[in-house]
Amino acid sequence: MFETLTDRLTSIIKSISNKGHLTEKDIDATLKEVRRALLEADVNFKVARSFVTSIKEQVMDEEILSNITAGQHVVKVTHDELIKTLGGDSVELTKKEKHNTVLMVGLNGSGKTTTSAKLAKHLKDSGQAVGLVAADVHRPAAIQQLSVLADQVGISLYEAGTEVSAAKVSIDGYEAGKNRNFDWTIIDTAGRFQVDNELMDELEEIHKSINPTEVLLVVDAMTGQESVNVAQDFHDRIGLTGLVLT
Ligand SMILES: Nc1nc2c(ncn2[C@@H]2O[C@H](COP(=O)(O)OP(=O)(O)OP(=O)(O)O)[C@@H](O)[C@H]2O)c(=O)[nH]1
Ligand SMILES: [Mg+2]
Repeated sequence: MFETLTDRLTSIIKSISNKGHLTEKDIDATLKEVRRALLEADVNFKVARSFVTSIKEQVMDEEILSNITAGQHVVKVTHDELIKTLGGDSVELTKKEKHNTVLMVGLNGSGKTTTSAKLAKHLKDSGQAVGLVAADVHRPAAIQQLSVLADQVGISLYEAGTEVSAAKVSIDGYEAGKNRNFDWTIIDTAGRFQVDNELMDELEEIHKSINPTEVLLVVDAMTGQESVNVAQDFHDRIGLTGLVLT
């Protein structure tokens, strides 16, 4: 999705980059194209609107437009605005002094298990002690999947099969991690729809029993606008601290 948007924006911007002496009409035509590219990439219409409005405000200056490098100026403003919109700063995970937990939640197949292993590797590579917990007790294959991934990245896995509750595996896994002095315990949970009350209750129970440092919602980036509703519903039930787009 990002590649398509990048290609579209690049070609729109290219057509203006070498121009000087721009008119308001040129700017409007270009920004209309930019807005369309954003909307077609499923960017929220409010975000698309404020994006182009902000660019226009910054370039609609007679001195700028009459300059022979006007096109390049528009390119720079668009570039800066993109960075601002997408978030220029990287944010680290919140970390308590000891025994942190990350609860991975989300819809079915959004990438929770894969991201759990990736995150574990990332934290391990930065010199921290990490453990994984298999709290998807609804599918035996889910535990097996996490076990294979944990082996691949050299992380120890706590699992207790599928006969125990997800909350019990989570708390036992957390305690096991604490005993081994892990900085991080990452808990992989089962996929669930936010309208599935039984599974959402289970998630609340897990949340209550471990009071996680971070609760990350894993979302398939192709979900588009609907991910906002998903995030809102999960947030209302358990309180999210972050979002991972896969
Ligand atoms: N292209 C791509 N595929 C991914 C990414 N993350 C996960 N996948 C794939 O998406 C599929 C589902 O990933 P899982 O990690 O099993 O997703 P999950 O949320 O744990 O799924 P459930 O436990 O069944 O709810 C797998 O085939 C992964 O290889 C990603 O960032 N990019
Ligand atoms: Mg999974």
